[in-house]
Amino acid sequence: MDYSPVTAVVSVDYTAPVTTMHCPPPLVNETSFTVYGVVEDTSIKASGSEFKLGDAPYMPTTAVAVDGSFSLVLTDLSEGPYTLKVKSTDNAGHTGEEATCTFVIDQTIPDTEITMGPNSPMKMEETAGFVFACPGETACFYMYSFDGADFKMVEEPSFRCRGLGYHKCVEGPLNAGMHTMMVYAIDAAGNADPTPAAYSFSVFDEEGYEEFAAFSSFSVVGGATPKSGKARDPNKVWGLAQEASGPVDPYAGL
Ligand SMILES: [Ca+2]
Ligand SMILES: [Ca+2]
Repeated sequence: MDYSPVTAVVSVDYTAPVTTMHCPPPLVNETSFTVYGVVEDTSIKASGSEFKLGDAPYMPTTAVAVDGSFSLVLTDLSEGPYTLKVKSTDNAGHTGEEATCTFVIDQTIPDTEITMGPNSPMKMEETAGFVFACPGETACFYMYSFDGADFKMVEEPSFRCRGLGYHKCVEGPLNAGMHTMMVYAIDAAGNADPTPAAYSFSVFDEEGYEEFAAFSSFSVVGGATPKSGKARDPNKVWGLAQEASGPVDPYAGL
């Protein structure tokens, strides 16, 4: 007979599982994607995690792995705001608090506007200031090309042009002649405007400016221009904002 004591290891689980999700970013431009999560508990139940999207019923996630990890796949969602909840139950029957993610699916391309630009004509030593906008979007960043250069991201505006709106400033002296600013917006979900807005203006040196002022019947045009450009004759030296034609690689220069 063996009278040595028998040792049984009994793990008693008094705690509810804690579920954590790696939430998608607040703004998403995809309609199908995977969300990953993890359950922490002393008695993880493989089939214990469920998710629900909005008011839909709870659905099982993938099986919870030994290390607590799981995932769920969201497919063919439409644009709009979403709330995703996941809850987990352990082998002892405890259900923990829901983990929640909120996000918005935005697949709408931003429409870039140049809401203000420099006077045309302007003197060559002046700073050409622009204000960009993307109406209807939460936030955008802007890629610009001045006089046909590669598109670059707008960085911190210069002090002289700081103000309301999203500014880009081009410091003088600029060459005499026509100059064009092109810009497209990328919204917070990552959607890029395929048709940049453009703004053309003319620059005179001191002498040319005086001649222009003496002989032209035009007055100097202020910068606030309609996006369409239809209100002004592109053959004149007016400031002109319009949509450029043709597709532009939205990620060129990124
Ligand atoms: Ca537990
Ligand atoms: Ca958008």
